[in-house]
Amino acid sequence: MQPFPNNFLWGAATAAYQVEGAHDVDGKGPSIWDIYSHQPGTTYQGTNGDVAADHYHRMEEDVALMAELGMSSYRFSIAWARIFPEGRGKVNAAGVDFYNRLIDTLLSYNIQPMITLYHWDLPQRLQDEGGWESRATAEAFAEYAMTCFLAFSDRVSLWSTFNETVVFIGHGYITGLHPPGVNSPARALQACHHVFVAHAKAVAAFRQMQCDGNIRGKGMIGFVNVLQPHTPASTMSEDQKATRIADGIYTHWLYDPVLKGEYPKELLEIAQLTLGAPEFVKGDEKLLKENICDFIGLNYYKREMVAANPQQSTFEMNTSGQSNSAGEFGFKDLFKFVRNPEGEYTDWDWEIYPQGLTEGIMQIKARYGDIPIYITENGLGYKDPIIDGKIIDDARIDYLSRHLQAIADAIAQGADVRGFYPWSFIDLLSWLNGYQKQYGFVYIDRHDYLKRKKKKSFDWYQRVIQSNGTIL
Ligand code: IFM
Repeated sequence: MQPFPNNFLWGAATAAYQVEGAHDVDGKGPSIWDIYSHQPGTTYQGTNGDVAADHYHRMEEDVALMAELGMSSYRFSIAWARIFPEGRGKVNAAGVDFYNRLIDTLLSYNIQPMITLYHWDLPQRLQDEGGWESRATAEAFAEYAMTCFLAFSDRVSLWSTFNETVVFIGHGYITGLHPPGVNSPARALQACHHVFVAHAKAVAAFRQMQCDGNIRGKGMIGFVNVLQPHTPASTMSEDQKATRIADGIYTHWLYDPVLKGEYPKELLEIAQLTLGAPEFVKGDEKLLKENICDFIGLNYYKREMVAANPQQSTFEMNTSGQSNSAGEFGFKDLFKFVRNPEGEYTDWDWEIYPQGLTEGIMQIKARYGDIPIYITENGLGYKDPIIDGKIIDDARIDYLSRHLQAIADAIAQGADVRGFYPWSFIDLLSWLNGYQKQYGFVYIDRHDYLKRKKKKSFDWYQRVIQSNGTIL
């Protein structure tokens, strides 16, 4: 049996703020990342996405490289502030035009676009009006989503609403390391709820437009989450329990609303009791219930080992200090992530554990049924060795090859995995880490006018695609 189906999509992924550059060109408005990264001390050596990979100006060259690589699909995100410089209201025609050209260029090479509507770059204007803590942002998102569906869905059939809620909400509202730099679990849960509301509204609009015939073709809409399986650090019952709590918070809280249309009941009760959040308005339950995803996108990089931790909360959901007695998810004895003494780790201390991808996919299938799955990100963040002018990224080849094998194992066990989008197509801005953390198949020489160079992994992935994954 061949490891991957014939129509399997061989892709790669990027995100607007990380590749496009041209941050203030052709009418684009500022996003929260444009503003935040310009504040001293927020990012590694003050790096920002003003230029990034300059993909906005070099799009044709980049897509030609994608075609040379043999990609059958490309996952990218739209910069909301390029379409609506102020978040809503007047559309910026030049922004729409850029994505029209990108989509048309991809299609001219038979590369199927997969669009993410939100990869963290909220228009600053909406942040000034309350950001995700304001319900009005969910309304604005629905308007933005509908505008994109109308403009592009005659040629685009794969859509996802959001990328990695756990990261932009977790860092935006709990650790405070991402914009808007807040430290409040209650505010995090409210903002997160509005993201789910925004998602459901966009899905409802997508389906309505399909019914009305405004969207041509079949079209599927989904959500992209971090897939982070948890393993107990020991066989002790405390660690097992801690692992169930971690699953509840990192997985069930973030997947259930978009795949089951409801929150995990027990956790929700505890959160509302201890933090007073999230608050719902009438109709929210129905909205979530009626608008679950067509597919789920999984971004897998690592698993976490979990141990009990009576003192400290990882997700900081118990900072109210109030006690509660609402069942086994009592936030008073939360958990901590611990290092696996036998583990293999990246330079950024992420455990390399390919088997976790198989395990995670199978956990998703067990909880949510036969939902179509795309692996929307997976890759090695690494400082690539340059030897005699060549980028010899053997470690990346090894990483991706083992993770592809893990996907093949999940498919053999019955999972409906339909595509693979390694992160990333090209080296790009790694948010707080600047440009030092490289992920791409294509290197960018930042000392030579952003010249593109193919890495060793480029040739390897090309062969993988040509063989439909039989050579890994
Ligand atoms: O760069 C990020 C991306 O934006 C979201 N997923 C993880 C990547 C690597 O850290």
